[in-house]
Amino acid sequence: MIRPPAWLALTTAAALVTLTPSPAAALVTPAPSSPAAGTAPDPSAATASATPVPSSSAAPADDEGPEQIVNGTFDTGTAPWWSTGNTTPEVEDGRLCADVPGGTVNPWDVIIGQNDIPLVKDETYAFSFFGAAAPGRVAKALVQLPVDPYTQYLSANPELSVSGNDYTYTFTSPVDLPGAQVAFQLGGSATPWRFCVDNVSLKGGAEPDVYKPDTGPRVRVNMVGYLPSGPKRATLVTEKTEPVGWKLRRGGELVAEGDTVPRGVDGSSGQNVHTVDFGSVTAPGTGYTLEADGETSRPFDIGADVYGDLRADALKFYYTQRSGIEILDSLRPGYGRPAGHVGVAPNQGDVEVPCRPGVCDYTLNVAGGWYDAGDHGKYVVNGGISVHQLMAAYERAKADGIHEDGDLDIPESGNGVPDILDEARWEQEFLLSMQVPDGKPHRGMAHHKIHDAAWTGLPLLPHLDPQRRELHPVSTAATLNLAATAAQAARLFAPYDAAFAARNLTAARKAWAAAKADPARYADPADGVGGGAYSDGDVTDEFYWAAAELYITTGEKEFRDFVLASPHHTADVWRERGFDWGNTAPLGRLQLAAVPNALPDRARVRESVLEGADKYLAVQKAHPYGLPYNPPDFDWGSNNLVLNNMVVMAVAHDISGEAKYRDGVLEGLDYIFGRNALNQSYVTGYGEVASKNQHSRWYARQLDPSLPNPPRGTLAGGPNSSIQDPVAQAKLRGCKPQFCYIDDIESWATNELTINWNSPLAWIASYLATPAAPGSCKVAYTVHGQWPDGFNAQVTITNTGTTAIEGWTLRWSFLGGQTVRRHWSTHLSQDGATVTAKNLSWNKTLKPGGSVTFGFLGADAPGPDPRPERFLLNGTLCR
Ligand code: 9MR
Repeated sequence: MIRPPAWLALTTAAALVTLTPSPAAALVTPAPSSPAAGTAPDPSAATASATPVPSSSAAPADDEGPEQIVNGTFDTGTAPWWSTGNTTPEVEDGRLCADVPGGTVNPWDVIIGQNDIPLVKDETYAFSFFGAAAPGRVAKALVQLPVDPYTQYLSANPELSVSGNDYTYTFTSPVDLPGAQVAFQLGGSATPWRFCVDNVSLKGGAEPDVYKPDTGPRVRVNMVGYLPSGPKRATLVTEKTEPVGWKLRRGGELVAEGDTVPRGVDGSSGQNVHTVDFGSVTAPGTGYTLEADGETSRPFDIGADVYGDLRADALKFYYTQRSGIEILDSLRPGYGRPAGHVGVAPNQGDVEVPCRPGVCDYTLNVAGGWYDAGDHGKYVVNGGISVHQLMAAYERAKADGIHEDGDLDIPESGNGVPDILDEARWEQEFLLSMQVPDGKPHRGMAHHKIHDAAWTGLPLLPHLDPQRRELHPVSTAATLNLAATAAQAARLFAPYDAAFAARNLTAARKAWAAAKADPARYADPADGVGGGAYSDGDVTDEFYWAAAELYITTGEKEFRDFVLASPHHTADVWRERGFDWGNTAPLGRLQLAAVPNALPDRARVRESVLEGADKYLAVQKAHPYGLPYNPPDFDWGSNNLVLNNMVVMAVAHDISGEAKYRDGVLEGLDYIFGRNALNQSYVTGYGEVASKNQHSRWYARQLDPSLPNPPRGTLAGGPNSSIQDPVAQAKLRGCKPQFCYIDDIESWATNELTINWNSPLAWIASYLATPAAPGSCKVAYTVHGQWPDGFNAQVTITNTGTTAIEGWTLRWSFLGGQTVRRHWSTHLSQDGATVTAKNLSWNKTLKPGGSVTFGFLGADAPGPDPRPERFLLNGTLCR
């Protein structure tokens, strides 16, 4: 048996010293842990290092300043320390100890603190204490402004043990402040525990502790690996300016060698770098290493399946982000949790949500959907692009057989619908529920968002969130996101659930009309308390995207004319910074290019995607880390922008078949998986060193070891030059773009996870899972006759190769509702929108140069019936 320490046994015997809570304590609310939109970098932030070091090794500086803490040794009782009213500190064995009640929600719900501590601008302080917890747990130690906005000059998360440890942190004060606050925030635990602290000290004159990320070997590779047929490049960080030799080894054996190419100083990292090209090596294998300039890279593989699990992992992320449903541990071992926000206390639930005061007079049932990110908010604008990209990943490859029923281990697996569509529907149903009902003001528009009335702290599982939930005003942007995704859902769900498809189309038309009638109702950029603002002052791009989806689904003149007249239809929409939730014109353009439709200038639209991709290829070629994104400062969520630029390249590859575009996608992934200045992968579980502490209230292992890290396949937002959060500000001040990232759960500006960042990852991984190399075939699909509800089509397959094809299976997909009826010279079957044609015994041989023709009668559902464009013969692509 482990004996409790003496101080725990003494609890009841000890004399109780009750303190009057400081008035400031009652006021303590957090700095937002997910930020408001547009949050500017706080110019008053500190530079700090919060790495705990044993006090014994933290040698005091010569010019150590005076002690700033009054009675940090508790020799004279507990004054002037104060506490919140729910705990009663007492002196025990010369330490301050307190029973911390269970059942509180946020760290700041239980505090022991001291006020009136002067800080001098630019002075570096050492903050140290002894701390213990029974049972052990992570607490929060802060030096901060004692009033709103509670700017944190030091924020540390010491992992306290039963026997206790000494902790020392240093920080440099950015302000002159006569009365700062030292606070131990102890709340947020379901169960009670006991906290003890001693020797609390704050002294100036400390050595600034400069944060230096551990970047490992200077040879930077894609740690996950390289495809045998893809490009293979690496980056060497070195002082040298002349070429140096490199050696590629496997199991100690030399495989290839050559010289590096000096590339000068890279602006995105500030490093002098060279590149290595070992693309001539194609032999699959594990355990390759690359040596140059006396350094050896981390090991990597070359193999056709290095990304084999990525599609499923990136998509499985969404099930564990679901709101309104229990997450089954049997489906996601280690991630099971009760349903969040279904109206079970302490949740106030999303089943009957009122508006913010004065906004509306009704409640809506908006349960379900995905939580946006590490917070518990649900936002229509961001939900829109996320669910769109999942549906687009499916739509692109309907005939490829890579998205199947049962492939994501979700509750709906086995229902006959591809899992990716089931997952998308979970969100789409939520988006539909955000539409203002008939008979109410703004009917047909969508509420911009629903989230907590106030920010909550970390960790906090969804079902434990006690905050009031509120609907925020409607916006044109949200309404158009709904119109776009509902139009897309209408055609994709048509073969599986006609009623759901029809419901979506009705909602899309209604949303479109409502947005047209109220085209500039913008979300308030200041509406960022308790959730992000997601405001956008230009929604002409959302109009373009929605019109494009509505046109593809309906073929109607109104939407075609809108698309053709939109300035976004002909403008250069390919921003170097990439596209995202607030820049959606590229979504419209990509859809019009990729999904079959009868737009008169479609050839030009498709050509424009190649122009965009060429632009990103040029950026990538010039970048010594192979990044297809290189603005002078990196944006919030830069990794999703990098990936979205890769989406443009991938669609260009689909359109043209040109290998350079696919190579661009692959080289872009090298950056995501380790060929970068930090030498780390940004996807949890991928590569030897990978992000794992993404900002999240429920994958908060860094703050509570009983919770999990994010699931495998979770993308971190990535470097963000504006470093808005206190941890990034404390440690990354002055960072070159690639260095503006830290894998710390509190760094919400650089290290959050979100549904719209995993969606391009899932899209790209899906793209990689489909056949790339063109097969030796050509397909001609001709419609010979069309009547109101049917058509007559003929298909000719030609073998363009030099060997005979013995037995053939051809697959394609329809846009939505068409079905095949009678057929001849083949055996035809249909599953959803996908048709499979198989040879009969007499026409199974396709000689080189030979062809076979078959035909069928199809029934046409209402709406357009464009000719299919993607054909797979025996699993290879016919162009
Ligand atoms: O991803 C969003 C980014 O583009 C914005 O610049 C930023 C500030 O408005 O907000 C980001 O979105 C956050 C949202 O507001 C709240 N949930 C977490 C999101 C990711 O950090």
